[in-house]
Amino acid sequence: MNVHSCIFCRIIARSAPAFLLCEDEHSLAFMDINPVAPGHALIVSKTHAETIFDLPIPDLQAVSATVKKVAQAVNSALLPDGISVVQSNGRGAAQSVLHFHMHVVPRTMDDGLLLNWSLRPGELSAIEAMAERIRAYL
Ligand code: DGP
Repeated sequence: MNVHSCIFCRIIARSAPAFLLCEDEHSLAFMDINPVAPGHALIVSKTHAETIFDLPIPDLQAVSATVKKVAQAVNSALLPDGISVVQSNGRGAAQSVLHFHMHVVPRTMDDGLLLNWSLRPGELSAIEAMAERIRAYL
């Protein structure tokens, strides 16, 4: 993947158009061209990395700081009922552009977006076992 084949790299290089919002040294924010809700924005790393697994921590920190800035701006501009911050890695998570990015999605109570799930109590022993498995990698 290079600047010619990756659409987000091309937007970063200003060789493809986008409705830009803001940027810093390591991140760029612009509007999503397929918004799931009005005001849907994307924040991308300027470094080309496909997923969170490949992205250096300083780049992730820069993207996160820009996410907060954009989310605050979206909140002030649109006064939504809420905002979802979404980030997908890999085909199984329905990642369609293989360049690290985070979505800022303004939400309304009745938007019906399938980002939510109903709360059901988990089995504590199963949760604990999962914690143990994950901790082994931290
Ligand atoms: P995901 O499916 O999580 O990888 O999200 C990729 C998003 O990128 C999707 O919501 C649509 C958006 N997108 C794809 N191509 C372009 C583009 O050329 N310009 C802009 N602004 N957004 C794009």
